[in-house]
This record gives sequence, structure tokens and C-alpha cells, in this order.
Amino acid sequence: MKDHPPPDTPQRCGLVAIVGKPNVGKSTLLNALVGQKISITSRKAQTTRHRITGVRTEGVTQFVFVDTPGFQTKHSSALNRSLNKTVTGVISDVDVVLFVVEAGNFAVADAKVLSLLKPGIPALLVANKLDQVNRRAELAPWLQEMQQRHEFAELIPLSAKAPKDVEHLLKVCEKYLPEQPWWYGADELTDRSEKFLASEMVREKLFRFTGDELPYTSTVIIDKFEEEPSPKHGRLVKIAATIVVERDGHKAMVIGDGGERLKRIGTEARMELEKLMEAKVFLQLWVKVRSGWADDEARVRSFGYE
Ligand SMILES: Nc1nc2c(ncn2[C@@H]2O[C@H](COP(=O)(O)OP(=O)(O)OP(=O)(O)O)[C@@H](O)[C@H]2O)c(=O)[nH]1
Ligand SMILES: [Mg+2]
Repeated sequence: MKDHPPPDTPQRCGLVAIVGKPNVGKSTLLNALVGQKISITSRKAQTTRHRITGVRTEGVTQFVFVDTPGFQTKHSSALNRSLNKTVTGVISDVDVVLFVVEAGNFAVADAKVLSLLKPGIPALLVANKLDQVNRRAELAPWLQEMQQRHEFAELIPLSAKAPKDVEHLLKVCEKYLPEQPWWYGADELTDRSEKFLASEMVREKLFRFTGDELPYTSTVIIDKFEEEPSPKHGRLVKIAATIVVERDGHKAMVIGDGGERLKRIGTEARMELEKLMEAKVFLQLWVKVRSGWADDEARVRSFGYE
């Protein structure tokens, strides 16, 4: 992708949606395609909660990738309905869809997402986590089966963690983008604000350091986001955030023995944010209990979900 296009080559730009059931590696793929960590990832399903745009500009082409929440099929809470609305909204209005599954696997939850794809919009099957497939020989018949389920424009087995695979996917995507002027500046990475990214980074560390005990219905609210010029650091950003959990027991879990865990969450999130924002960051964290928030439509909205 690094070759220089001939002068006067028209610009290309378009939307690439990344969809699939929870935990198949959509956000890992988005970050790899963009070349920066914008969308948080974790071992737990239901990590992504919003539509997140990641922009990559190469040569004459600007790729606008849209990461989406994993499509929820298990239970219907206000939060899950909001997540699914995000997915169906994105899917109908893009130039190409990356339908992500785990290579060699296709379950009912994958079929649900597949049924949402719109005719007329090319869909590429991205068979991710190829590194975890031991018997590569069995993949060919599985890919054939997949082609029978849906008329995919391309079948691409890969690992989102292998940079070569990701560059190949980028080249394939380029073919599907129309000639039109770019929508973003060449250096822009996302349409999300730093305030939003701050809450996401805290949420990622929260998930990472609480293991499987903490239900996914915890969320993070930014109470303060202030920037000051600093002669010493160039840029100084002061952030205060509240982690909202459902029960007192969860609160104790997040805080940890003598506040140890909360401190670790804060330190790791701060370091990640300093990299992303190229600034010195002060991060203060609080924990609050608000039971039942994920089942309450009004509260789901007030916490920033569409
Ligand atoms: N071995 C392996 N693991 C991967 C690969 N891609 C992603 N993962 C892991 O899969 C898990 C889920 O990744 P995410 O990117 O958060 O998945 P997601 O589809 O965005 O999940 P939701 O947002 O919850 O729908 C993480 O632990 C990733 O590290 C891959 O190519 N190989
Ligand atoms: Mg995700």
C-alpha cells in the first residue's frame, strides 16, 4: 500500500462495517486496520458498546471502518436492545461489510448476524483467529459451506493479530470503496472525542483486572475532563471518572484489598491515555453503586447509549 499513486489519481473513500457476534475479534481487527488502539478489547464478550469509527488513510484511499457491538441474542435488556440497534443502523448504509466469525466455527449467534446483511452490499467473510485452528486442512470444506450460506464477495481466513494478514485485508477492502473525496483529514484516527476514549480505556482496564467476577453491566462516566497548558508537559489533561456497578459486592471487588485494584485500573488506563493523547494525564477514579441501570431505558440513555 505504500507505493505512490500516479498524480491525478482521484481520491477514494468509503465505509467498511465490522460486524459479528460477541468476542470474535472485531475491535482487535479495527485497531489493527487503523494501526492505533481506538476500540477497547477484552476476553469477555460484550466489550464494545458503541459504534466506533476508525480512520486510516493510505495513498489516495481513506478507509472509514466502523466497529460495532457484538450482536446480542441471549437476553433482551434495554442495554442489549440499544447495542443491537447500533448494529442494524450501521449495516444498511456502508460500502462493504466485514462479517467476522471465528475460523471453523459457525453457530446460531453467527447466523443471526448473517441474516441482518443487506442484499446489494458486498460482504467479506473474515474467518478470524486462524492461529487457533490446528487442522488447517479442515478449513477448506468449512469455507465452502460458508459460501453456501451466503454469497460472500471474498473469503478471508486470517488472524487479526498478524500484521501481514491485516495489510492483505486492507488491500482487498480498497477495491470496494468508491471514488470520492475524503471525509476526514489525512491524520485523523477517529470521530470519537478524547473524553469518550478516556471512559473506554477505564472500562477496558476494569474488565481486564476484575476477571470474570464482574458482570458486563458495569459502566464508566466521565465527571470532569479539563485540559490545561503546562510548561513542563506541553499538554496536561485532568480527568475524573466514576465506575458504576450494580451491587455493593461489585464495588468491593473493583476497589480491591486496600484499594489496590482500583489503583491498578487507574494507573494502566492513565498510561494508555497518555500514549493515545500525547499528554500528561491525571486520572481520578470513584466507584458508585446504581442497581438495575442496564434494565432501565432512561438510565441507559443518560449513560450515553443511543
Ligand atoms: N488468538 C487470537 N485471539 C484473538 C484474535 N483476534 C482477537 N482475539 C482475542 O479475542 C478476544 C475478543 O476480542 P475483541 O476484539 O474484544 O472482540 P469483539 O468481537 O470486539 O468483542 P465484542 O466487542 O464483545 O463484541 C480478545 O481476547 C482478543 O485478544 C486472533 O486473531 N487470534
Ligand atoms: Mg468489540
